[in-house]
Amino acid sequence: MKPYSLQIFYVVILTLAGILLELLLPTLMASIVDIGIVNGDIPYIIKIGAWMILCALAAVGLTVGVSFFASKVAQGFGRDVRKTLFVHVENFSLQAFDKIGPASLITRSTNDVKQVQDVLNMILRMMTRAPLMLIGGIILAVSREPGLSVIFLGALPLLAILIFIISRKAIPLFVSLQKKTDKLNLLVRESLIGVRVVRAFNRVQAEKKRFNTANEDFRDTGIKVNKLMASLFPIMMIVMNFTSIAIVWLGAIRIDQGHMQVGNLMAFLQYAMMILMSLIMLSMGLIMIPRAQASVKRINEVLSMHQEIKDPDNPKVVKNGKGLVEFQNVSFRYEGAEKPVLQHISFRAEPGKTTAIIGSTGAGKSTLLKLIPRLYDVEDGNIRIDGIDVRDMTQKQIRDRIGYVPQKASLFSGTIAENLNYGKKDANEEEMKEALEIAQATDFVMKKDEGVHTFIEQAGANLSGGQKQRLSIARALIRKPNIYLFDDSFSALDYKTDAALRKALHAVTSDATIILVAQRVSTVVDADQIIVLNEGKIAGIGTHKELLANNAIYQEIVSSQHAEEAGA
Ligand code: DGT
Ligand code: MG
Repeated sequence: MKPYSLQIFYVVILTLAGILLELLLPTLMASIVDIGIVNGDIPYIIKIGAWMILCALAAVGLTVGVSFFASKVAQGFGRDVRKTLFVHVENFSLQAFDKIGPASLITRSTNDVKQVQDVLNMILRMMTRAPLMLIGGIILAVSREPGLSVIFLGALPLLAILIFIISRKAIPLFVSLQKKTDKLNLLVRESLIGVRVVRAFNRVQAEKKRFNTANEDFRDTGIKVNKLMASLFPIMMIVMNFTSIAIVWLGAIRIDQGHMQVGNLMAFLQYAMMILMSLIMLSMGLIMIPRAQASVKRINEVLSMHQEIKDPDNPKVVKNGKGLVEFQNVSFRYEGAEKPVLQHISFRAEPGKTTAIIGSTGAGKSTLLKLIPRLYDVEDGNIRIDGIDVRDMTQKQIRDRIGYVPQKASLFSGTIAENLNYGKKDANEEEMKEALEIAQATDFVMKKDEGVHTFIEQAGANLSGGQKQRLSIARALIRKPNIYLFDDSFSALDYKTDAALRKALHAVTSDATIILVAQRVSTVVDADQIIVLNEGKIAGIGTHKELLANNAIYQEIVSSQHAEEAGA
């Protein structure tokens, strides 16, 4: 809030000025009645009346000013928090990302921030106004008629108790409402992403039911909260109206006895209403604050997730490194998992050579690749690039040298060229063409009318699996990195394209270190070394020939695939 101190100061000053004017009105009115009407002094009535109109108009102007500055502060604050959250989430470790989950992260950075922003706006407008009005009202009312003020001794505690009871019920409901919003978002997100699967498996009805349950649950809680909040107002009105009755009654008796003037009673009544109204405003605010607090807690949860993967204070710089990757006794486990995914992995992947990793599904191949660009940090052992531990380099430095093709090709909405620019910011058309050529993507890209300027929809929805994969390969190639990581990147390609791609790759990546994960033996036969990964452990390293001769697991993989091909 610090950047907005000046605006907040304006809000307070304008509110104060507005309230002073409003508090003046009943006093002016009292003098119209007690002096003007009682003496039949028409000019006096007109003069004071004009002052009253002036005061009221000025108060309106000031309130508009308050709203203006309060909105500026609240909206600006919301923007700042969203920005901070976004940057933080982009940076924090994937372990933390997995823990909160994307659905909740989305709610937190939109809905929760909005919640806080709205309440902030309300606090600025009402919560500065209500206490000032309460104090001013009490001072003026008591100084005017101490005798009548005893009524407040009854009304104020009663109101306070009622507010307390209602807010105790409402606050937990607000908290659960926020959780239910999360759940709703999760469901919508999941079924939208999986809409094809939902249809194909005839799960539309089931999804509908799942969504309806959550939706109705949300509605029920929402109704409960609204009922409570709706009951607040009439209850307050009853208290206020009975207070008025008491004031008029007692006041009438005092006027009768000659202790009090009519104008005074009218002014007192208005001050009393101001006092009670400000108390109601205060209570509404006090109920809204816990609601925002629930959101604040959820936002802070994200902001306090520390960045587990940090750049070192004194990063070491590699000079003229070729991209030698070494694993030394590396072990790793995902947060919360009982068993390590990788255990005691040691190998060297040299520049100019291809290291292939093969193994059954779930063996930990993708995990192994993710450790190299430091998407996750090792639990034990270390990974070195050109002799330097990856944790001793800046993340930028490591990642700048790596071309990573993830197992699930993820593209962004934008043109093909824009997607390739993820790999290299200032890549020119020539470089793009070259990368597409090697990735065997030229054919389908050039067939499109707009070539590299063809628009790709969100997550590459208008491309086939193989096309996405090729573009994601081209995106890695265009960087011309020292180290290539291909995670099962050739699986969606037919044998012929697979072979053509590897041949083209070979020509341009002759100096680079290539680490590729593959399912097909045909993809790995030419590799300089093949690592057989089995349940997170290395079951053998060697060339195709060596492994075929002496590695039981490799033999099994080969023979099962031969059988498959023969069958086909
Ligand atoms: P694939 O792609 O089916 O051939 O299998 P791999 O070898 O690439 O397996 P990988 O490394 O994705 O997963 C190895 C194990 O780790 C598997 O049991 C699932 C688990 N795992 C993978 N990703 C995560 C994750 O983000 N969080 C947790 N808790 N576990 C994960
Ligand atoms: Mg994998």
